[in-house]
Amino acid sequence: MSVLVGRGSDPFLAVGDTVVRFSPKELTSFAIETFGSYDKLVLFVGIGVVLALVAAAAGTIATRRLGPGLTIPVLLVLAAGAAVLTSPGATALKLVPLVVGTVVGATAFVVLVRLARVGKPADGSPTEQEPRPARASRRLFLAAAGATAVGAAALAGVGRVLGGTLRDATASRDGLALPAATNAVPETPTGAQLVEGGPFRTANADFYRVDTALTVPQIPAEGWTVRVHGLVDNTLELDWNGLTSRFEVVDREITMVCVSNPVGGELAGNAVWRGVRLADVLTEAGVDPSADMVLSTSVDGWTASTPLAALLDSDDAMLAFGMNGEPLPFEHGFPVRMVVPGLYGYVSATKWVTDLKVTRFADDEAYWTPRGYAAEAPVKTASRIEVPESFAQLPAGTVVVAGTAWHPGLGIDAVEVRVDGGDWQPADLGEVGGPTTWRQWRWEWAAEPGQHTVEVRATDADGGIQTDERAEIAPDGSTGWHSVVVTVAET
Ligand SMILES: Nc1nc2c(c(=O)[nH]1)N[C@H]1C(S)=C(S)[C@@H](COP(=O)(O)O)O[C@H]1N2
Ligand SMILES: [Mo]
Repeated sequence: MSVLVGRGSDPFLAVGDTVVRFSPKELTSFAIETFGSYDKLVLFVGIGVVLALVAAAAGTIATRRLGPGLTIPVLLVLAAGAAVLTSPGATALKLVPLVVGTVVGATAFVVLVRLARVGKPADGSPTEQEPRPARASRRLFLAAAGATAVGAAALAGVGRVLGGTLRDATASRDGLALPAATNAVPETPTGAQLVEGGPFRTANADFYRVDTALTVPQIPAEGWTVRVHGLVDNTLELDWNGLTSRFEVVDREITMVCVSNPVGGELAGNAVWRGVRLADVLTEAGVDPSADMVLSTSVDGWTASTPLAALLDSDDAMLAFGMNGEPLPFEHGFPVRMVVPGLYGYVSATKWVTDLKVTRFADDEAYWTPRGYAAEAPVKTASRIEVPESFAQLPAGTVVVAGTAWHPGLGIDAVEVRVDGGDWQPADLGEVGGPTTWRQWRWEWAAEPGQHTVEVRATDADGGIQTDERAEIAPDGSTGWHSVVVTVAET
């Protein structure tokens, strides 16, 4: 049903969206950290379980008294309707799937309740029923209930498949020829790779994913446009051809980091992005000197606030359409997203971007700002130990301690390791092509028997040493040294 009416009309998704939109930030960050990429699955299963329990309760009450039994479903439908109508881009038409679903569901509900009542005493009257018809009607009820469940599941399945086909941008992505870049980022130098198993460049399939989108937007490149407006001399409306032919296409290797990354965490990835410089696009539009921010909006209404200076003064900040030599994967923003080195993703990396408003921090606010996160958020210096893992049992002798460090604005100049609070020891650093990527490090430890704590800290290219002070993720990113505890065996 939602297939015909379009995005934002699926009541199930609208409820999910609303749960996400109105969840306290502690809950959404908890879900992202705890369930990672499965946070949405957990949300949907949660909604499904609640619905099933409520339906069972309503059915039980309704077999005795239809009126009170119907109150709960009616309240649920009203809540779902409110969720649909408060979703971004809501129109009355988007209520159609919910209304049709309600009529079909209500009919099935009433029929089932009638069937369940056969063989049950009417209110107050003593039972006169024979046991035989009661058993027959129970069988009939179970059959009808089963048929309803199967029918509902089949309808939902057909809807999903149809929706997938009608809204699918796979053909567009498969047929897309990435424009060539004017520069080439060299293959990963062997000297960049110091951690066994931890790739310097992250494969697209392994790249972390964080967003509030419950269904991945499907926008064919041919139907995509981005509007550049606000405090500019000329409003620009760029389509795929305009974007890729009017501006120089460049490749940049950039490490992206999520503000929700805990100390030692894995919500960071490094890729070669292909796109056009945001500085070129904004210069073409002509930016008013009173502006200090770009509010970028995705097709599903999510927004990010990026300091204008971080875009205008950057040779790397881009509107990207390529990721490691391929068109962007759908989950990573196809057809076009923003990528800005040195700023956390929530203030810079808008996927499925369709709107760039040049504005002021004083006048506009992004999605996460009223939810307890800072309006501006540069990536903080971080380093992590990837080998050995915490609680590893190791043989005595030479142990390789290695990992990754980043400050993808300035770059990393030094990494140091210490054991059991002893002196800091300099680690070897991997080669990097520039300051916009993370950097691997490696240190050989003459490990002696016993239990040990190994800690790491990094120094950025300005000489700033990573702080050991622990900070929570909200409002602008965690800090603190990563450590692992290992046991070295007696020889
Ligand atoms: N449209 C949209 N873009 C978004 C987000 C989002 O919720 N919606 N999340 C941002 C956040 S918090 C991060 S860390 C990066 C993650 O990008 P990735 O999923 O490609 O790794 O995307 C950013 N872009
Ligand atoms: Mo993020």
